[in-house]
Amino acid sequence: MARNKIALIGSGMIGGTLAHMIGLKDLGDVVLFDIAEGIPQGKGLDIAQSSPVDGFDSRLTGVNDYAGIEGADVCIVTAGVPRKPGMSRDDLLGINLKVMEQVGAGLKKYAPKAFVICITNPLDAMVWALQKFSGLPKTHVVGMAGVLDSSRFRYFLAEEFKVSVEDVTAFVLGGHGDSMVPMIRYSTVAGIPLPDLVKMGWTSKEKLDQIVQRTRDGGAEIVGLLKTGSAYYAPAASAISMAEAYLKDKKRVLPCAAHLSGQYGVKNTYVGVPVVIGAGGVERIIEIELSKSEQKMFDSSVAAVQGLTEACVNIAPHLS
Ligand code: A3D
Repeated sequence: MARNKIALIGSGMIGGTLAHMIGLKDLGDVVLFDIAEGIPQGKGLDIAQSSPVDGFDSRLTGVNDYAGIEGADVCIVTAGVPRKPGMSRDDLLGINLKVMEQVGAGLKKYAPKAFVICITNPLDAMVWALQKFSGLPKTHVVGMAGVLDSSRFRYFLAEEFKVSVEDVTAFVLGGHGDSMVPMIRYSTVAGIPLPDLVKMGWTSKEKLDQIVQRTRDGGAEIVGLLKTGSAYYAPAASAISMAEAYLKDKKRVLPCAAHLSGQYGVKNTYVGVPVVIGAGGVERIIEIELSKSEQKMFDSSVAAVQGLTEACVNIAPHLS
C-alpha cells in the first residue's frame, strides 16, 4: 500500500514544525514547498537526518516547484506572512490574498483530490478565497483555527482547575481570534459543564471571563513575547489532528472553519463551527442551538468575517 503524501505549502515556522511532527507520528511522506530557495530543502534534510534517531521512515523532500506536490493526499497551507507586534491578523489580508491565488492555482493543477487545511491569516477569509481560487470541493477545503482556540481555552482552564488537560473539553465557534465565541456551557471538566463548576465553587464567573479574554488574545500574547513572528507549535499540532482525522477516517468532531451554505442561517461564508472530519473530508456540519447571547456573539463574528471576504472581493473582483 502506498504511503500517504502530505504537501506543506509554506516551509516557515509552522511548515517546518508540521514536517517534524508528521515524521514523529509516521503519518506519511512529506513534501515541503516554498518560494524561498533552499529553505524547504534544508528543513527537509535536517528533519530526515533525525529520522534514524527517532525511528521513522517518512521521506522528506523540499521543492520550489508546484509539480513536486503532485498527487498529495493532504496539503497544509501556511504560505504568506505572519503578524508582527502591533499588527492585527486583518492587516495581512492584501498580501496573503495574492499568495492564496498562487497556491490555489498550484492545488488546482497538481493536487485536485487533496484534503486542504489552510492556516494562513486572516484565516476565515483566506480559506474562503483559497477554495474559490482552487475550485476544490468545499468538503475538502477547511481552515484551522477552532482546534487551536479551543486548545488554548482548555489549557488555561486546566491550569485554573489544577486538573489534567486531558479531562478538559472546550469548544469555540465563530471567526478566529478576537471575534471567537467560547461556548461556556458546552465546555466541561470530565463532563461537568463550566456553569456547574462555578456553582460548585471551583471558579468564579469573573475568572472565567478573564480566561475567555486571554484565549481571545492568545495569539497576540505569543506575538508580543516572540517579537519576530507568531505561534507555531500549537498551530501545527492543531492542524496535524485535522490531517490525522482525515487520513485515518477517524470521524473526529472538531471546530473548523467550514463552508456554510445555509447552516446557522449563513451562506457563502467560511466560519468556525463543529464538524465531523473523516475520509470524506468535512462529512457533517453540526448545528447546535444557540442561546440569545451566543447567537448575538456568533452573528457579530460572522459579520466581521464577511467584512473581510468583501474586502477580498474588492481586491480580486473575479472572486465574487
Ligand atoms: P513564516 O515562518 O513567515 O512562514 C511563511 C512561509 O511562507 C515563508 O517560508 C515564506 O517564504 C512562505 N511564502 C511566502 N509567500 C509565499 C508564496 N507565494 N508561496 C509559497 N510560500 C510563500 O510564518 P508562519 O509559518 O509562522 O505562519 C504562517 C501563516 O500562518 C501566517 O499567515 C500566520 O499569520 C498564520 N497563522 C495562523 C494561525 C491560526 O490559528 C489560523 C496561527 C498561527 C499563524
